[in-house]
Amino acid sequence: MFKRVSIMKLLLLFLLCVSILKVQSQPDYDPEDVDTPMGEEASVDVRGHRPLDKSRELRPTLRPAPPPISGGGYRPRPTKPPTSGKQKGPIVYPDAGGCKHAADELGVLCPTGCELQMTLVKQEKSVKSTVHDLSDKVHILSKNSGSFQVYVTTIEENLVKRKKQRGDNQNVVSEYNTEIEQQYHFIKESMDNNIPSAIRVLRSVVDNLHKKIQKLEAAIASQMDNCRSPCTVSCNIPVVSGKECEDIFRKGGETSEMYLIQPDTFSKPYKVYCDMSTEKGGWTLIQNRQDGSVGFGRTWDSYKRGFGNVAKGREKKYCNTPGEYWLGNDKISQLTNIGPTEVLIEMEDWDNNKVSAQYGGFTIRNEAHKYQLSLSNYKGTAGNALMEGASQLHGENRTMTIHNSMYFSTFDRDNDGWIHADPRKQCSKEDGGGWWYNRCHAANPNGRYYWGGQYSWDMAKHGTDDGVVWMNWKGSWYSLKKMSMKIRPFFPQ
Ligand SMILES: *[C@@H]1O[C@H](CO)[C@@H](O)[C@H](O)[C@H]1NC(C)=O
Ligand SMILES: [Ca+2]
Repeated sequence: MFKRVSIMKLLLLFLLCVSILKVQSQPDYDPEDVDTPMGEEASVDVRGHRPLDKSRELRPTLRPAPPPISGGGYRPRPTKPPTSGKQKGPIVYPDAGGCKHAADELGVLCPTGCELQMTLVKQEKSVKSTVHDLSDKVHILSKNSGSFQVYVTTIEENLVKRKKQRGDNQNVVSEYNTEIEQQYHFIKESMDNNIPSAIRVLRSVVDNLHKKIQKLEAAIASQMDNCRSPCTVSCNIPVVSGKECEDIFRKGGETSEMYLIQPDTFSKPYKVYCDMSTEKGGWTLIQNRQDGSVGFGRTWDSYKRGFGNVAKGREKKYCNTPGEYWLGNDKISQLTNIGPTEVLIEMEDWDNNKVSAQYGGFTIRNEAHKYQLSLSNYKGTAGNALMEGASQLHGENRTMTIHNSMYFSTFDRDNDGWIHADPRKQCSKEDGGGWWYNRCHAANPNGRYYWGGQYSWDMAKHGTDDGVVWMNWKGSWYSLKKMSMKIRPFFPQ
């Protein structure tokens, strides 16, 4: 009985934990869960490319791409007038209300009370039925113990009778008597000790559950209160807005946080995180990895629209911490086509060492051109993976890892430089994210997030280097802790 009870208790707790932990489901991961057998692969140390089987395959060709947009662009930043007595007046926040922010194509910001409430209500149902079940069992047990009582009383009476007969049938009965006496003691003992304690344990389990339900009910009630008046969002969006973050910076928005931008008057304003401190600020964050909280194995459509969490609030009521997200290919394309644009790619390993790669020219063509990438003017410390390929490789092996001029690929849209008859052999399927894959990559910023850095082929879903990789810095089998891409209109400094 004890065992049963504790097992049931454990099961219940487990169920509770599982349902609490199951917060969000990822709808569009790579559905291919079948592992490809490793045997057929040649033993290659560096898996940033696919070695060429010259007898059977087409040679990869580099596609011509127009160079990134260049020319005048922004004028240099005006020198600021001496700031004296910065009087800014009271700040009004236009977007405080609603469980989600106005433009929700970038996902939910901050956990919403409504979701939590729904989870709680679901849990409450399952716990309630279990408690009823348990209550029934306790009742049955109580009844059983009642009939035991009757049985014991009968035996007790019998015993008295036997004792009377003893005189007459002393010899015959004495053996029988002792046996009954022993049985009596045995039963009485279990009555007194075991059954009541089992009931006690069950009762305490039920009590515990009742307490838990009360807590849940209280939580639900408070959530209901929060949601009755539309949940207040924990982040305010600054009033200052602009075409993109450099524009906002020039208008006086000088703190790094979430802003609304509107690249042109025909498109809806949307939220984005602006980095206003790195390299003089003005950066629009288009990609960010930092904790693996968002899955990047997504569809073409998802990459087109963007996904993830733009920002979260940590202190006060501002969303001053970026989340993990991909801004969206349509938006990135539009932003980089306003004028000459530069991109800054920053990364950090698990020992907090940092390097970066900066490209003075960065243009993404539109969807009709498969979001073709063009880059120019590298400078930095991470290595020029995007234009020159992986520094560890040579000749053809290296050129097939160059990303510049590649089309964008996702697991459901193969535009990579790997021409193969087998539809499973696609870079994006094997390497975990959407990216400008060639055959396949020297850099894989949208790859799978591995905790701790070092990983190996047997940990990877398809045996390939699918981590958050920048080969030129850390090689194929090191997945970086942080990776981000930010863009800014190019202007002479
Ligand atoms: C390319 O890679 C293959 C397989 O690893 C290797 O056999 C070949 O020698 C490499 N070619 C060059 C030019 O490094
Ligand atoms: Ca292909």
